[in-house]
Amino acid sequence: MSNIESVLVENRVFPPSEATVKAARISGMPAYEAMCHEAERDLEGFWARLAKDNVVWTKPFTTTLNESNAPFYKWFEDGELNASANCLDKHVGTPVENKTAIIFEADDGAVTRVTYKEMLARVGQFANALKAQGIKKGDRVIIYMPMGVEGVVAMQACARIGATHSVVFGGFSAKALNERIIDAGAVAVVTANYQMRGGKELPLKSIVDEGIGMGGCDTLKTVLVYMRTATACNMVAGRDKTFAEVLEGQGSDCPPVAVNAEHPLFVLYTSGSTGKPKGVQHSTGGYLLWAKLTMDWTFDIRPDDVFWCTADIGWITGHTYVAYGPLAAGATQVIFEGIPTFPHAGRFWQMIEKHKATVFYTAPTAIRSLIKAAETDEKVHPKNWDLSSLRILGTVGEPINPEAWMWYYRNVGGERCPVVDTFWQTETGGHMITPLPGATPLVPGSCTLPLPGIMAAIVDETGKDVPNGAGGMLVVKRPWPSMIRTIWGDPERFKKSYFPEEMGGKLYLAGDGAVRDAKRGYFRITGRIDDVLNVSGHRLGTMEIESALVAKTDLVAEAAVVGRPDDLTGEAICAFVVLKRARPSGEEAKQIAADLRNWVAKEIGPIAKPKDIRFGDNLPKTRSGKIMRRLLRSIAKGEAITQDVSTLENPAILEQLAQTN
Ligand code: 6R9
Repeated sequence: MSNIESVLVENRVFPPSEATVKAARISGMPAYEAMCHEAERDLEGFWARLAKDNVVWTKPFTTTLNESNAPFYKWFEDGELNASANCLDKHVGTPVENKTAIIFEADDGAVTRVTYKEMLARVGQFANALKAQGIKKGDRVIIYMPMGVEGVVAMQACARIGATHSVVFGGFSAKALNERIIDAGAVAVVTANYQMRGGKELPLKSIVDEGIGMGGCDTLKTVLVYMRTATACNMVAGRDKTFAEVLEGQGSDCPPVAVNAEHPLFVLYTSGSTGKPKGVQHSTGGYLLWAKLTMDWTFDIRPDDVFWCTADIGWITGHTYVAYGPLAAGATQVIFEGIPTFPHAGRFWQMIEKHKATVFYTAPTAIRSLIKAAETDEKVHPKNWDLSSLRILGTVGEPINPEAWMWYYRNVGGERCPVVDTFWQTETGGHMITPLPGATPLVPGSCTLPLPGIMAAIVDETGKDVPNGAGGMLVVKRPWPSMIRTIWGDPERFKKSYFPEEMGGKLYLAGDGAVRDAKRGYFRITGRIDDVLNVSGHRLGTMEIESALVAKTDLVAEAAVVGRPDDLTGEAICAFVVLKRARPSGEEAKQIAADLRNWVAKEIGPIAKPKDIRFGDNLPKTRSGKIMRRLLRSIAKGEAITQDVSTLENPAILEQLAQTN
């Protein structure tokens, strides 16, 4: 791999094959451009048309967009619908009815299938059980569940009766759970006794007990427990009931409750750059519309597809592309309970072969770790499995470095499958900037162009557009249906975080830096704005340096770069590096660090040379795979860790990285 190829100045372009273009729903760039123009000419007309064609309304809307109280935008505000009916009832009497909705593969490899008809019955029965507990429209229900059919059923059942769900990822701590129950004012928690991950039985219910035990959960009345395993758990009389108990005697017929388009379908907590997590509130109508449409556009979903999104329902990706989108699109989807490395790091590839997955959607961090595994152990390399069923690959969650992109494209997609690098956020509800598989020429490491109707742009601090080639802040200039409506209980924070006055109060600020290339106007996300470093007056994306480090493919498996204050240069670059060999120490570590500095100097320029390089066996990551850079920043500064580390997959790594000075 030459230097030119491996830095983020990408010259490789992969246009879709003629056959792919021909077969695609959005077929070729002119078709994409025509849709963009339609949206530019008449934004409301564009969205109104799509909302009528793609959503089943029990009461049709007459207003498309109400901007009178911006940035508290309202979409389809006098329309009524039910999200669950749009995912399930809609298919009754169509060929989808008897189709498999979910192929569930448990941690131990056992497979169960659920048809659309069965899903409808299960959701109806669970919805009736919720009602029997006194849960009603407008109530908030916390869902703290393992990956599986039951979690999706619980979400859909809440939607069915108009209760607002708030899913808390099963890796969050008791304290995090306690804060969310209180903030949401939840009346119920739906959980499981245990969850199975990597062959281990991990507790959930005892964490719920501990969380509630921390106090303040005055609104909470009921805890419903799915017995995932045979191991008993503590049950509090009067408050806790098993699924079996509450489902007993409940019929499967539960009429969906029509709600207003703006009714909060869910609140999902996400970390802000500082302070307490924000409860991102989403609507029903606009959200559902975009979940369905992006399935059609980005994944070009067809009746015979087997869609597999590896995200947990605890994250936004698991909401839009597990719990709602695939069902609204009438697709068959795989849901996986376990982890990619159990019982071996070829599990994903094995499952693609086994279930003949056609569309596979995962995170760059997973790809990078599986590259590392495949390079150390031939037996788990994707080449050992038949992946010929695949036709589209996707990534989400962080920028993907071109090296990982190429590996994914070659070794998983057989150079046949477009890789859609989808940029979006909890707040955006669904994809924002992404290639279309049958239209957009792909450039590794670039999420390419905004979807039709998404008015993404790059601006400076004053909100003024910057020219292509110049970096700036990613914004969205016009509202879109699936956007965040507010921060639950904190409208002021919503305004301040996303529609800052300094920029005119009307631009949605994503919080990411981005740059468009001069040639195509393609977007490249350079990372969170708070991750941009200023070294001696030069702006450097941490991602840029990481990408350069990872481009040393013979040596580096993964790298994370943070800034730390430096008297001389303003900020100094600190790199945390995982090698493809054992963690070095002493003289060897010094030598490798020197080599890497020179490598980065060659890849980007001497200014980008990391001042510190530390080696670890791993990086501190959340259980969803995001590198926790704020912890690395503390370590880089030599500070004690005072932050909440409850979402950390591997807390022991902190000590190791702190020691490696
Ligand atoms: C969907 C999701 C959002 C942040 C976002 C950005 C990063 C997501 C990306 C990407 C570059 C992509 N991000 N997708 N960066 N390329 N394709 O991940 O939501 O958990 O809220 O994270 O993730 O920094 O601002 P969320």
